[in-house]
This record gives sequence, C-alpha cells and structure tokens, in this order.
Amino acid sequence: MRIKRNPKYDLPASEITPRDLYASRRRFLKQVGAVSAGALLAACVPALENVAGDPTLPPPIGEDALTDYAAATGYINYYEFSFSKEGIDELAKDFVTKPWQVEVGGLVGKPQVFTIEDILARYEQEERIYRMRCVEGWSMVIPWVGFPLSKLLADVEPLPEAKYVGFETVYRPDDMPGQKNDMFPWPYLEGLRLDEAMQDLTLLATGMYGEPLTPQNGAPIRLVVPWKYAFKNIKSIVKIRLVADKPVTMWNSIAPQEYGFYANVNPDVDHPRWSQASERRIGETERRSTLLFNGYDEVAPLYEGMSLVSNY
Ligand SMILES: Nc1nc2c(c(=O)[nH]1)N[C@H]1C(S)=C(S)[C@@H](COP(=O)(O)O)O[C@H]1N2
Ligand SMILES: [Mo]
Repeated sequence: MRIKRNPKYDLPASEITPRDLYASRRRFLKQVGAVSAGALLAACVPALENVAGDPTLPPPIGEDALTDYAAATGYINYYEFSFSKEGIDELAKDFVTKPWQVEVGGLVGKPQVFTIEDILARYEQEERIYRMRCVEGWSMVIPWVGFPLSKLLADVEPLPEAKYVGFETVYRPDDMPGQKNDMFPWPYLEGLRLDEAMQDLTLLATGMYGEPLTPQNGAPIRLVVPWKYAFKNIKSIVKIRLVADKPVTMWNSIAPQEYGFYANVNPDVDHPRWSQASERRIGETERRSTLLFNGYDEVAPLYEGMSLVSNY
C-alpha cells in the first residue's frame, strides 16, 4: 500500500506548511505498509520542494494555504470529550483506538466487519487537500489521508432498496466524559444520501498531514464530506449502515431548524442565529466569502431540481 497523490484534489500548498511534513509522511507510510523510496519521492516531493521555495516550480498561490498543524490538531470540536475547543488533545490523548472494528451492514448483499488493519491493507490511501467549513463560521484547509467511501460501499454491495447511509461514533462513556452528559442523545450519528456517499469527494479519512489521525481528530477513521458543514464529518466511526429511509442524525434531532440533514455549505442560507455569508479562515485575519458547496461545484448535479433553501 502507498499514499497516492491525486493532483485533482490538491489545493495549492503554502509557506506555512509544517516543516516536518515530509518526515511525518515517511513515518505514516512506514506504519501503513511498505512503500518504495521511488514511489514516496514521486508522490511527495513536488509540493514540498514548492514549500521550500524551489524556483523551478510555480510559487504557492496562497489562496488556500494549509492550516497550521498545531491549529488543526489543537482547535477541535469533539463533544464526546468536551464542549470546549481547546484542551481536547490532552483529554483524548490516551483514548484507545486499537483494536478497532467498523461494522458495515444494513441493506447490503455482503455485510462485513472490517478491522482498521483490513481497511488500511485493502484500500489504497491517498492524500487530498480539502477546505473544511464549520457551521459556526470558521474554516481550515486540511491535507487528509484516506480513500473514497464509494470503494468500501461497492465492496459490501448495496441492495437496490438502499437509499441512505448512516454512520455511528463509538460509545464509550467511561473513556469519553462528554458522553456522560445526557443532554445529548449519544452516540453521535450522521448520515448521507447514498448518491452523496458515492460521490468521489466523500472520503473515509485515516490520517492527516501525512500522519495517522490523532484521537482528537477522530482516530482511527472518520468521514470527510468537504462540501458540507463539518458536523457531517463524524469521527471515530464504528458502524456504517445502508438504509431505505433518511437516518436520524444527532444535531438534526436536537435542533432541526439549525442543523439540516443536508447541511450543504451555502452562503445564501443563514443559520437562524448568524449569517453564513462569510467565514474566518483559521490563521487569517480578514474574513473571506463563503462559497456555495464550499467551492466544490462538481456536486451541484446531486441537488438538481431540489430547493437548497427548504433542504438546508
Ligand atoms: N463524533 C463526533 N464527530 C464530530 C464532532 C463531534 O463532536 N463528535 N464534531 C463535528 C464538528 S462540529 C466539526 S467542526 C468537526 C471538527 O473536526 P476537527 O476537530 O477534526 O477539525 O468534526 C465533526 N465531527
Ligand atoms: Mo462544526
């Protein structure tokens, strides 16, 4: 197995890319399996030379600079641990993510239980640099490592009746203090329409910045759907179920008027308590305009003929 670089999904990297990115990539590659030095160099060097300022390569555009590693692993939403964004790295540092299983079932021909090792061995891990927009009005740019969810779904053979996919986070209240707060209907649940789940942008991520996911970022496996508000990016998944009807999702069940099932990033549909027209990119001072579908226009056909206002 190797991490593949897919130029189609590379946002321009920048000067603020962590300096140890190349070293950390090597470490992760070693962990997930052997890779030849040649493949590694071919996969990783151009962007890093660019970061280092090689004059023969185009300069970084800077528009979508990678978020600083410390911010991406330190400024966190993970309510199972805490409602505060800071200090979750510390609270989660001993959270055990090995052994880990993901049960995939429901309306499928071949239900399967995957260990995380099965997943890493079976699905080629690739790097994709995506924008991430939180419904609260801030955003980041993260180099994920993962693979398209569509590959795993194809392997379990969805039945024709399957129309949606539901996801569930692990439930371990003794290890996740936030799950003792019964104001929330734990476990955290999320869902997608099957065609959204099959869209090539939709990833199951196992790493970021070339390293395995940290516990606070959703180790060992989490969802990434870059055109939706990031609460859809459910962390530490243990169950994936294909179903006929729209699944119950946690934020939607708590506050349906604030957090829709679709949750597509849309500057024209405000949250009832704040505008969604602009966002604060972590690491920048000026706010920037929010883009429809977070700039991922290729997903527009999924919503043709559908109101994005009533289906918020
Ligand atoms: N299980 C679970 N998944 C979750 C959350 C959570 O609280 N619990 N928070 C969501 C929200 S609101 C955001 S913005 C992203 C944050 O991901 P990050 O902390 O890795 O940046 O995770 C999402 N996934
Ligand atoms: Mo969020």
